[in-house]
Amino acid sequence: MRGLVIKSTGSSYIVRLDDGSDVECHIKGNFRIRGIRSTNPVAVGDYVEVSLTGDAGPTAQAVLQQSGLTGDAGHIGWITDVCERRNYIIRKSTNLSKESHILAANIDQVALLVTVNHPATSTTFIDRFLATCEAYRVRAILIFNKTDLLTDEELERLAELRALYESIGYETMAISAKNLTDKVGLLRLLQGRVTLFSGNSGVGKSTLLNALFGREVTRTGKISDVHNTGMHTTTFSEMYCLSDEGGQPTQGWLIDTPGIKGFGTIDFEREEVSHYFPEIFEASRECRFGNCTHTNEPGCAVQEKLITGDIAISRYESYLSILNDSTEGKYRA
Ligand SMILES: Nc1nc2c(ncn2[C@@H]2O[C@H](COP(=O)(O)OP(=O)(O)OP(=O)(O)O)[C@@H](O)[C@H]2O)c(=O)[nH]1
Ligand SMILES: [Mg+2]
Ligand SMILES: [Zn+2]
Repeated sequence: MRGLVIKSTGSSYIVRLDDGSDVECHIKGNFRIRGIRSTNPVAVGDYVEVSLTGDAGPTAQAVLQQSGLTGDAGHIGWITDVCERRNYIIRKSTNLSKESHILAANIDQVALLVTVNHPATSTTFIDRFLATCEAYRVRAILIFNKTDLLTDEELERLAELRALYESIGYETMAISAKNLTDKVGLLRLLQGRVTLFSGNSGVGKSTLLNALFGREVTRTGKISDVHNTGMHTTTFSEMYCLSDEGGQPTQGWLIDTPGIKGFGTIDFEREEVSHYFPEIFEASRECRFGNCTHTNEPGCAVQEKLITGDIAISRYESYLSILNDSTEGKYRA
């Protein structure tokens, strides 16, 4: 029978069957998804085929209970196949690592949570994430969180960043998950869609989810005073159904994921990297050479726009960082 993977611990999965019951599952054999080399063959958001093996033992019961899952969570089973994915978001743990990890499958949009401070999200991280969303054709929204904590100077920085990303075509918003004023507006954006929440540890993904649900569906952590970073509180990916929450007749799923540090993009060809930076791609039409890498070629329109300020240095630096990875990757291979 068919089901939706709503939680992944890496070794076991919780699958919601079409009849609404939850089953703890393991993977049968060592099947791999065609063409993708990743550390997790099955990801949250995947539709899978399940064969039930019997009643859940005490361990499986405990896992289900811990996850707050109710229903007829009395069964255990095997995942025997993964249905074809509509899309997915994948990253490498480090820029040059060979192992890639699928963050989630079959998603409608990514809500990338970023913070100007407490902790500070780097533009390289944002741009690498956005480039991956472009590559996999998943819409991305930038949510700047923790506005309540920012100094005037940091608020200015926030405004600059929002202006930058909006000028490229990304939707942005600024919120305080601790004191959510436009919950209805946010819910409207999430309604009827599967949304992957991602970002560095400590930016407030789980806090925002709880605020949207109006109760604690997922645990939140603290920010380390010493490092000004999160403590990696969320350790498993899990998706939560929005239906009928907060008095809204919404049908949608929110996926809470563990915070990530670096965002290694997966093997892009050198020539295609610029395709994933919309404003660089746009400018590149006017480059003298069709195969311009926008590094030091004569007649490069991207270089010109850098000088006039029409392309942001930070974006160009992110572009170069991915370009360098793909070059180094080639040398290694
Ligand atoms: N002041 C303030 N604190 C916030 C806000 N959002 C989150 N926090 C705090 O930031 C800390 C980390 O929040 P989490 O929701 O656990 O962060 P996370 O992104 O889920 O982190 P990981 O699970 O480690 O990836 C907690 O102490 C939250 O209370 C906000 O808008 N304002
Ligand atoms: Mg969390
Ligand atoms: Zn060029």
